[in-house]
Amino acid sequence: MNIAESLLVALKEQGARGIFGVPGDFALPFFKVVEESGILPLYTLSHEPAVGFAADAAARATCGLGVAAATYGAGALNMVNPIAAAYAEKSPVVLTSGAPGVREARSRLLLHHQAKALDSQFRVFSEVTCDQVRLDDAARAPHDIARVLHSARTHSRPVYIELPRDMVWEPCAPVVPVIAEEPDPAAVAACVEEILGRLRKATSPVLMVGVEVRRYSLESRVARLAALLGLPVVTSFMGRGLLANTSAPLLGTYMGIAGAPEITALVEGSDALLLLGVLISDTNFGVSVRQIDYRRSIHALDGRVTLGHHIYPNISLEALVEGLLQRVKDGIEAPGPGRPVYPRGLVSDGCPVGPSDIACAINDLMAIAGPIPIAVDAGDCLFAALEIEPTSLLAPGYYATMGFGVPAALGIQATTGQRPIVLVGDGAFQMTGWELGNCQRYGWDPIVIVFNNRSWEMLRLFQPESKFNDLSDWRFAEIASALGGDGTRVLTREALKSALHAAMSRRGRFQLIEVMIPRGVVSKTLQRFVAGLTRFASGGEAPPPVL
Ligand code: TPW
Ligand code: MG
Repeated sequence: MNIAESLLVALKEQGARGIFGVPGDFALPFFKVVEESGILPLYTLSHEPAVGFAADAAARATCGLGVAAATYGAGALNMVNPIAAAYAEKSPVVLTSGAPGVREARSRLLLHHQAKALDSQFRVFSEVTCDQVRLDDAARAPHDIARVLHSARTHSRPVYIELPRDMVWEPCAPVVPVIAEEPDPAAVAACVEEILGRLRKATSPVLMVGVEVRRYSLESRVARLAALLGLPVVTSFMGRGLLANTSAPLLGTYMGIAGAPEITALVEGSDALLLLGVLISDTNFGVSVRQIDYRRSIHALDGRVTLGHHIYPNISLEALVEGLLQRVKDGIEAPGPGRPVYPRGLVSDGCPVGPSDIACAINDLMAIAGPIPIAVDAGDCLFAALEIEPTSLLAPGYYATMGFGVPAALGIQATTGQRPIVLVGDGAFQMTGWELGNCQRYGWDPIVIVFNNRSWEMLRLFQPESKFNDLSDWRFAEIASALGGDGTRVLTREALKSALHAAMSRRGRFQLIEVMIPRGVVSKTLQRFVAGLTRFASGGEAPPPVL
């Protein structure tokens, strides 16, 4: 094998199911090996930000590695934002970049695509990846590849691999995977005892699950743990969609002031809040970070467990969950609380559509068709998504980058074969919507719902006086057929319902439903968020950041 083949085989063995990319001259040799070896399928898209988002979504959807491939400089540097998003939201994306050959790098000339120094790109990505390597030594390459892929898996964060173009065909030994180090069983046992002791003494224990539970494929085990412990379960905002396909006693999603008041009261009133894999961020915690008593919470994140002032530094989430399960497996399954009710039964009439109507229509659809994976962008559609029954949901819920939704759907369909629904605002669609033109080559047929309010509406909520939030009417439905899909513009609830049914029955081409939403009409969840903010503002609190 050559270096590129060794890398591809290792990626496949570590759970990658495809490579997303845009080539360039420094990356052409690598792309050639990808195509000709057939080790992993290659999906080329139009612009690198979409490549990064698709690879991120592939990692999230498959609980494996996502792979993004770019050329040096002009290509890879376009991916700083998606890789930063993957870093922030703990998605294990492997970014491979072509680079000037080892021999040409020795010339003193400036090379095209070189930003500053030859290693500037390496240093840029060092900031937003958890491990990096430049494969300029064929003897060391197997060991280096094993190390970075292991880092990506254990930290569940992106890594950067730079492959100089003249190294691609260098002969190379196969990659031997790194064996994960097991945490100290005595430490796990002590931690488990301390947690169970706290939960037993508590009067209102609550379990909150976050993204790490999915990243480390622990959903069914955590669901079982919750049932055995009889703990009510909520998800964090980022963790929305987790445990959706399990029988866990799931109450809903905690969103602080923006969320359902019963859930907010339950979480904030808990005297033993067990946070499994939850990123503590302002969006996850809907501006009420201060309302949670961290001295009484138990927090497992980033391979560490923190209970008040105690820290167990080396306990992976997997080891903790396994330890807890072992200890309580003979317990009695307590009946969980009933699941909450989500809006259903959209009235089929001539009224204009609001964002919450779209959530309701999707609930109606899933009641007939079963759960459908959903990819969401930043904007009010993200808040509306919280009104949809729990189902597999991929969203930039914390880092909140626009442009994620459409490429994420491509990543889901390419690597899982499932047909997703996309929820995206008109502003975000302007960023990456064109990528739908790539569906025809691969037979992807996502259903894309554009929330077209001709506006950066979320921003308007925070600064109503600014005219720059007015966008013009782009008539997105009309571009669908030119891109190889079908489009309809929808003005009423009746039309929305029939457009969704028609889209479900048409297979093989992407379906674009452009829903016209009057400016100023936002989802119920966003309304609550804004109302909560106003209350906060009158109490003199600092406003939260805008998504
Ligand atoms: C890559 C900042 C957050 S929300 C928003 C902007 C510009 C407006 C979104 O408009 P859209 O949705 O998509 O029409 P809606 O419901 O508000 O009308 N650049 C990036 N990411 C973010 N988050 C911003 C800017 C922003
Ligand atoms: Mg908009």
